[in-house]
Amino acid sequence: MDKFIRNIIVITLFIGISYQVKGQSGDSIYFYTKGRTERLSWWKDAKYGMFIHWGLYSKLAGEWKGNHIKGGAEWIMYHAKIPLRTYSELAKTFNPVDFNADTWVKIAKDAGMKYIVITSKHCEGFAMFHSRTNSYNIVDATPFERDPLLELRKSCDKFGLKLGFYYSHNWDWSEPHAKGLANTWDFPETDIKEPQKYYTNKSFPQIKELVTRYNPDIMWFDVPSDITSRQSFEILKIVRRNAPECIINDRISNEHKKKKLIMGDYYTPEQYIPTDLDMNFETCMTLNENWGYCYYDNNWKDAGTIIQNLIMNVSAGGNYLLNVGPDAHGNIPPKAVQILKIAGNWLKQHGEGIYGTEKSPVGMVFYRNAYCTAKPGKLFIHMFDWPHNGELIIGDLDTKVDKVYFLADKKRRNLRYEHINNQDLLIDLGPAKISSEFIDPLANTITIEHTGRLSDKNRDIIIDYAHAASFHPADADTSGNIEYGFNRRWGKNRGNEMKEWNKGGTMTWNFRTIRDGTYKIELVYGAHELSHDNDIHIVINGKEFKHKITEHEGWYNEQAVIVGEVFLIAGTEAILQVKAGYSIIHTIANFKHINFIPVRR
Ligand code: FHN
Repeated sequence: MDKFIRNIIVITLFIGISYQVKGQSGDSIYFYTKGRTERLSWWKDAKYGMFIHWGLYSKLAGEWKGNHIKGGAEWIMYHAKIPLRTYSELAKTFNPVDFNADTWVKIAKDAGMKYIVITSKHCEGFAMFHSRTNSYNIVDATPFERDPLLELRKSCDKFGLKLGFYYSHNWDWSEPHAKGLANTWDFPETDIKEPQKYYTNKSFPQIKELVTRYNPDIMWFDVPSDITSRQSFEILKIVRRNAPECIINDRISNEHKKKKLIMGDYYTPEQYIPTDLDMNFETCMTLNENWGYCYYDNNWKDAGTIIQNLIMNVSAGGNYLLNVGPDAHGNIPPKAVQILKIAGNWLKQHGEGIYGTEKSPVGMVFYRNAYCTAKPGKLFIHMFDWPHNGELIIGDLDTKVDKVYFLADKKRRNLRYEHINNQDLLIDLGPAKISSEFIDPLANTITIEHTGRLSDKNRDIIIDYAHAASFHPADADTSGNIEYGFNRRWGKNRGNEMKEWNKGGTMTWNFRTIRDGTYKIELVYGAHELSHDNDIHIVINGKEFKHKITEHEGWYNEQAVIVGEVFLIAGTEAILQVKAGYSIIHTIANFKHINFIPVRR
């Protein structure tokens, strides 16, 4: 345990702040602030929140001097290196007269969102609340003269939503002593930087204002890059002492990078959905490509994508914080409102399978377009498409099934189901009449009522001739020269990516076949010039298929090639391996996944 943590424990015990310091099973001692489980209770049930990025940047809307500024509309001051004396002039004409807190809260409520997190101060340094610490704020520096955060607090209380504040505690482009990705065009790096002055004179007192005057339910800190553990701990004490019920995210400190929850109550993946996190998490995402309002960004996610992202997050045990960027008049973009409303209508029908549920107890529902959530005695299987022969199969269901029906069917008419063996369930979805009444284009949910507890055995991947199944690196055991990671680049190329794969680097999946079937084996990968002539080996129960890379449409331009067929016998435990042939290049291909496509029984 490092010296700082040891000292903190001593200080903490001395100050008498009642921290329970619980040892995790075998892990080093973490800080668990007293009451974390109780504090997170409403948040664990809520599942879905609205993120709002609103500031002076909303007035520029992604454009500066006639140029579209890339890299995030809320970053425009930084990317366009706008001098503070020029940028701060925006405040004089920032007057969002259309802003109505009730309207925003009703949009969130109608979308099925249970909480809102809004930027109280983003990296630009401008406070969107009436700060007595610093006059660079919406009440003192603009003709608007109203406090939107106070109005949102009252509206959230009125309509029963929780309210949290985003605060950039470490970066501040209006401050000479703030570090991190700093404003070096007004305050050159050669200047003496004393970060503690920024914390003492702005960050700490503003955080105290927020937690003592607005009663936030969440403090959502961001970009902790240069903050020290001691400074993070100071902020932790400010929040804990003044608002012990207030939830804090992991970006209060640099624990975010280590995926360890020490001072923060939950982990915050950004723009991607984790599949293997065993901790409280909330995935935050933009609805288009920008957090802040950007008038020319029309790359909106559709309602189906929103619902599928929500389902995947909840099935993995997390929450989904979806962002809107209101404009300088105080309006949430109409397109965003429309998308959220469609997704909200789906939740009105299917919310029982989302709110208050637990992560999937049956692992990944064996093919990748169905995800499971659970409540005591109930499993909810959310299907993104419709099984081609109308059969839904759930593997490893070692419990007594009492009833199966469409969640959207208020009459709860039973669907026909049978146990294929003592652990796998086959549900006949159609073409029964009731099925046609409930086919929803966004997603369809089957409820399985069961008695008894599902064993928490380590679930294999299972396949059946009823469905195509895909094998993903995230679910594989890897060995040799292989590293699979997440590509953090912005834009369409974000996503899972091979970082190294050569000289026999191997992915291995164990899986089980429920019923006999023949499958086409489809390899999906990206390749570039250097991939040419390299071999990928696929081995299924010892039978090898070799694929030579001849086409290379680009690292991110996935191609799908059928490399062969295989017959698999029911009930057999099988092994699939995908290996890189010998190659001198670092990564022979950007492997995405391998599909088993049923050919016939
Ligand atoms: O740089 C910020 C960005 O503007 C936005 O606020 C996101 C939201 O999570 N956080 C940072 C990027 O990780």
